[in-house]
Amino acid sequence: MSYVDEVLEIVQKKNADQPEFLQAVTEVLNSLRPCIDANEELYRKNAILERITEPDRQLMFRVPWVDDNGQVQVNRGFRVQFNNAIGPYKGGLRLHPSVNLGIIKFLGFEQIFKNSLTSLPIGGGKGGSDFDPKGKSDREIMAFCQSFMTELCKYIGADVDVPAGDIGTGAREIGYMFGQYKRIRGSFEGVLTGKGLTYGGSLVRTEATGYGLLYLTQELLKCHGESMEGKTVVVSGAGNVAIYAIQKAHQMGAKCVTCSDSTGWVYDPEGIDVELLKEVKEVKRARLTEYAAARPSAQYHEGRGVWSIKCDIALPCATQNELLLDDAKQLVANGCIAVCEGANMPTTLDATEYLQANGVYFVGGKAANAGGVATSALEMSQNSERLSWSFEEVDQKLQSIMVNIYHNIDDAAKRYGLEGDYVAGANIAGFEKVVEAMLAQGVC
Ligand code: NDP
Ligand code: 2IT
Repeated sequence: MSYVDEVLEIVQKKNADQPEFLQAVTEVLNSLRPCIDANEELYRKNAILERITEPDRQLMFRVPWVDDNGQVQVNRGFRVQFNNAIGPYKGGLRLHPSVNLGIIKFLGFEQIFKNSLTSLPIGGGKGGSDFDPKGKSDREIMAFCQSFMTELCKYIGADVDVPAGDIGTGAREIGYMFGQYKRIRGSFEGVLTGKGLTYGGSLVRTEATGYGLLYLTQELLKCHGESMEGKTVVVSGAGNVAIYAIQKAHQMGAKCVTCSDSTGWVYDPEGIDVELLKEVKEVKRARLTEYAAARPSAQYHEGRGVWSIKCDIALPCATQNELLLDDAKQLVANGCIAVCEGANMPTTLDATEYLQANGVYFVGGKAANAGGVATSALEMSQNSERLSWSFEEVDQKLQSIMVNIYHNIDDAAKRYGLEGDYVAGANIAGFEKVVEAMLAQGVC
């Protein structure tokens, strides 16, 4: 049996109850086959695949907090520190009722390769809680965040593990967590990224994932003789990634005609009004029905459906497994030329294969959404030198990081005779750097 198949079997046995983690590992290991086969003896002897699929440690803890009625509530907190071969653990904190250990492990595993691709010194980690921020008062959010950090602060630090935002965790939550870390540890340090600008945050971090997604998409199109100008784009999600992806796509001359949230979606043939969307989602924290109510050109639909709208480019920016095989078929039938993932693992394995087999340029999240964590690493650099860089400087660095990522994944795919397979290219390029560091550091 090949080394990849052997390890896949072990991972499946050990993690049978974690479908998202198994999905992520299966995608990565399968696409690494040519690279593993070329180094099989060395990697097998050093148990590289067994080590890279087993987190350094997995923390799970109780998060008790008091709601506005005086009732004590209990949530479960997680931090998975997956791999720190190339730098301190780095990755977001997801607050969503669906969160469980398997989901945090899938996200932490992806983060290893994504962070490696940024070319910056950051390892892979992820955390979060099954806490649902929806409908909570500001005081309840603060109570949860303080309790969460009271435990988490024992395991993180500016040179150890640096969490950030993800679904349900934005500037407000990072602020409350930073305050609690500082209070307990007595240390004002860059222990979190996505901080407010008055206390060590970086310009462009808010926009970075969405902007970075478009910088990469633009480079992909350019290298295939196309551009964003005049393209029709469908986007899912209506959160941090989706909003700034739409904004940058419009700045590049494209028109985004959809967005979605957890209850429904909007089709706006005139193009999504980003300022209105920001007001509804960032300020009022309301449903997309409010967007549609304020925008005569918009049609609101319950449920899911953005992939049914005819487009040139599709950008899934909400959550995992939101673009299924039937959606992929519809995109192909409608003439879509590119799918780039703003979210983590939004496309199922069969949908990805269908898109690739039908000539759609497909770039997975590890490469396409790396702009967020890359800018987090730039925030860490600014914190270390106790300086802050201008918007233009950070934005320029983000652009060149995303352009480099595209060329690195393209080159890695070509080196193994897989031209155009950007999924394999991203996994190989991300993996090679981490493995070199692991081998150099011995058995650990
Ligand atoms: P937000 O919480 O800001 O927004 C998430 C959006 O997706 C919301 O519109 C939300 O709907 C919708 N959504 C979430 N879960 C579901 C679900 N189960 N079904 C349908 N819709 C859902 O998160 P982000 O924009 O930060 O994150 C979006 C994706 O991007 C995630 O996969 C995340 O891991 C990934 N990502 C984020 C980065 C970042 O810097 N923030 C960096 C790289 C990747 P509603 O408004 O109803 O809550
Ligand atoms: O999935 C991701 O890359 C993020 N949520 C951002 C992580 C970070 O540390 O900025």
